[in-house]
Formats: sequence, structure tokens, C-alpha cells
Amino acid sequence: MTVKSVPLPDIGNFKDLPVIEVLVAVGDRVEAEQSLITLESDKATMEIPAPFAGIVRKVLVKTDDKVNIGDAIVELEADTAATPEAPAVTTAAPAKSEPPAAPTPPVAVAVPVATANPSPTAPASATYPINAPTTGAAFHASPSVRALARELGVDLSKVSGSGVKSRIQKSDVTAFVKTTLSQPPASASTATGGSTIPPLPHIDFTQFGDIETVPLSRIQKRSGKHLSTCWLNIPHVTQFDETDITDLEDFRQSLKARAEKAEVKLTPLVFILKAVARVLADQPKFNASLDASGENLILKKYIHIGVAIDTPNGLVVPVIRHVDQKGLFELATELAAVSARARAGKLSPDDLSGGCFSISSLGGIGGTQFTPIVNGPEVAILGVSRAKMSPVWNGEAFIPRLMLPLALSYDHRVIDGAQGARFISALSGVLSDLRELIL
Ligand code: CAO
Repeated sequence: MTVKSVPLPDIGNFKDLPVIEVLVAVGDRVEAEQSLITLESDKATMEIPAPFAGIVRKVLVKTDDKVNIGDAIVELEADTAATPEAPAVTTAAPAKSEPPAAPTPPVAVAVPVATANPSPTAPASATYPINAPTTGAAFHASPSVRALARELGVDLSKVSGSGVKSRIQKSDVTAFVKTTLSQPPASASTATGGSTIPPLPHIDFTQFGDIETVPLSRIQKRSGKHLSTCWLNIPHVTQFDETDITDLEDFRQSLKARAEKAEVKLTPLVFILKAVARVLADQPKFNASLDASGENLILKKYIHIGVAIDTPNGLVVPVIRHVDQKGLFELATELAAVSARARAGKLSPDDLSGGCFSISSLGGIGGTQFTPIVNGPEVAILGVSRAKMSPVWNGEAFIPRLMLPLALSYDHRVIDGAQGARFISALSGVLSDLRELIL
């Protein structure tokens, strides 16, 4: 049997990540890909999987240890039945004489967007459970606490954590259950205070016919919580426009052969990314976030744009960095790579953080318009629908032009209606005449 030391694989640009849970003990038999430990960054909980099946011979970390890439986590005696490539050595070799096991990418619990910003306007008392500061992607709880919460039907976004960095402990969950049970029914508080968001009614749908209950994916649960937080905290306005991309489309078609040669797919979204970066540079209020007090605007001097990607497990918004500094082919390559990683469930926490503005494009699918939800703490998001050939009046006649529907949702606390209209008009101007990009 071969004993191999399992190092922490490359999980992105992180240092001293705390171990929040050790999921195995000496003597445990683990399967390949079974989680060994759980780490937690500001943005995500990551379970580090076993690179191969085997028996745990040593556990080299404990809860609250800080680990870095390459640190040995456990020593595993390879299960030769499950890992035929493992050498058939019968005696356990000292771990240090063995080469480290090949790192397996971590299972990052994808956080679709940057950490939710506590609402500066939320009331001090936690009467709006969804607005409480521990909501969204931000609450910290280990998988065992999450499992307990699931078992008891507790929504962890409503539980205050008493652990380090407000981490939710098992005792917090049980205390929450006790407190909830000792309170009068929700209907009484809504009747008197009126400040709690009324829950949707519970309906037994079986009374109407057959049903099937399908659990939401982890990503759906996380993004759902974040979207609710944004929806409830941000006063949204959506500004619509239609822009003439006939010339852009001609240009795009003219680049097709070059794009194919370079093995990139030059979709309209790539041009939109570039045009948005240009307008963000000119209108920095859109490349900003409110600070936690809600009294200051943080203007970002970099242009990182999130792109909503539809994956089998739900919506994720990885970020493309320094869009203003990249060419069309480079952006197309990056968009394709990040989409592939997203759909394979292989995004790293780095991929999912640092966005300044988001784009949600449904143009490849269809629809005439939609109203995207601002990806807080960003202050605006662009929705793109399908371009369609339309008759446009040129002063003398209707001429066929390819028109692209755009929808800009923005945080009205930060952006006035006139600024919203200016942004979308400027964007429209760049997309209808790409020469604007070089001015
Ligand atoms: N109008 C007309 N055609 C369009 C278009 C538009 N606005 N946008 C894309 N297309 C075309 C593309 O050119 C491509 O056509 P060809 O295959 O003939 O070249 C086709 O539609 C498919 O494009 P795509 O979707 O593969 O590529 P993309 O660059 O436009 O988008 C991505 C990439 C990852 C954003 C997209 O695949 C995706 O996941 N979209 C869904 C995002 C989403 O779910 N948003 C909702 C979030 S809730 O707010």
C-alpha cells in the first residue's frame, strides 16, 4: 500500500484560509473526490476533495488552522482497487519519501456574485429577516451546521452567528429554533407590526394533482438568496433602449474568417463588453459601489465586468478583468474559457469576485426585453436581448436596420434617471458606431 501526502491544491489567490471543518478522521475510508476538509474565504466555502480513494492514515490539520496552497492536509493510503495507477507496494512507505499526490481542483461552492452588502437603509432591528446583515452569500456556517439547519427547516439567513467572524454554530441554530417556537405565530406579528415581509402561503399542491419535489441546486439557493437581497435593498429603475447594430454586425461578419482562424467565437456580446467598458470609463458613477454606511460612493479605478452565465446548476456571474485593456479576440477567448469553466462547475472564488458592473445577455436565446436585477453592491446591470431586423424611419423612408434591445437597471439611490438615460444613450452611440471606441 502507498501512503501519499495530500497537499492543498491551487484554489486561487488566497492566503491563510481557515479550516472550518475537518470531515475525516484517521482510519476513515474515503472515495476519490470525497471532501476532506472545508475552508472558508470571505466569498465562498470550499470543500477540498480527496484526489484518490483510500484510507486516511494521518490528519495533518485541525479546525481553525490556517492553510495555504501546497500545505499537506492528510496522508492517504491509496486504495489500489480504486486507483489502478497507484504502485502495488504492500508496505506503507513514510509519507515524506513519497511524491505529493496530484492536487485535485477544489469544489468551490460557487458564489454567483460579490458578497451581499448589508443594506444601509435596513432597520436596526432585525424585523426584515431577508435584510439582516447575515444574509445573502455572506453568512458563514460549516456543512454540518447547514445540514442541521436543513434537517430542522431553519433558514440560516435568519440566524445570527456567535462564532468567530459571526460564523453560525450548531448552538445558534438550536437557540433560533427555541426562540421561534416560543414566539407568537407570524400572523400575529404581521397583523400588529406590519413590518415583516409576509410569507407566501404554504399550499399542499397534491390536492390538485400529482407533483414531484425537486431540491434546488446549491448555486440556485445561494443566488436566490443574493437576488432577493438585491431586489429588496436596491430601489431599481430600468431604462430601455434599442440600438442600431447593423454596421457592428457587418464588421463582425467581416471578422468571421479571422475569428475562425484564431479559434474564437466573436458574438455580439464581445463587442458589448468592449463598448460598456468604454462608457464605464467615461461615466465612473456606474463603475462604483455604495459603502456599508450608504453615505459614500466607492469609485473603482479598474473595469472588471461580470457576465451572467446560464449553467445546468443555475446562474453564475464570473468576472472578466480589465475589459478596457483587452482586444476583441482576447475578450472572446476569455469569455469562452470562463463559460466553459462555469458550465463544468469549475469556477474558482477568484473568478466570482471583484466585479464592478454586470451584463446579462439573453440575446442568444430570444425575447424582446427583460428587467435584470442589479448585482449588488454594484450599482447597475445591462440586460441584452435578441437583435432583430426592424423598419427604421430615416426621414424619408423606412429602411431595414438590425436593432439590439438593451435594458439598463440601476440603483436609484446612486444614479438619477437622467444619468441612466445618458449612460444607455452613450452605449447605444458606441454600439451603433464603433469608431467611438477609438476616440
Ligand atoms: N442578438 C442576436 N443574436 C445573438 C445575440 C443578440 N443579442 N447574442 C448572441 N447571439 C447569437 C450569437 O452570435 C450566436 O450565434 P451563432 O452561433 O450563429 O454565432 C448565438 O446567438 C449563441 O450565442 P451564445 O449564447 O453562445 O454566446 P454569447 O456570447 O452571446 O453568450 C453567454 C455567452 C455565456 C453569456 C450565454 O451563453 C449565456 O449563458 N447566456 C444566458 C445568460 C443568462 O442566463 N442571463 C439571465 C440572468 S438573469 O438576469
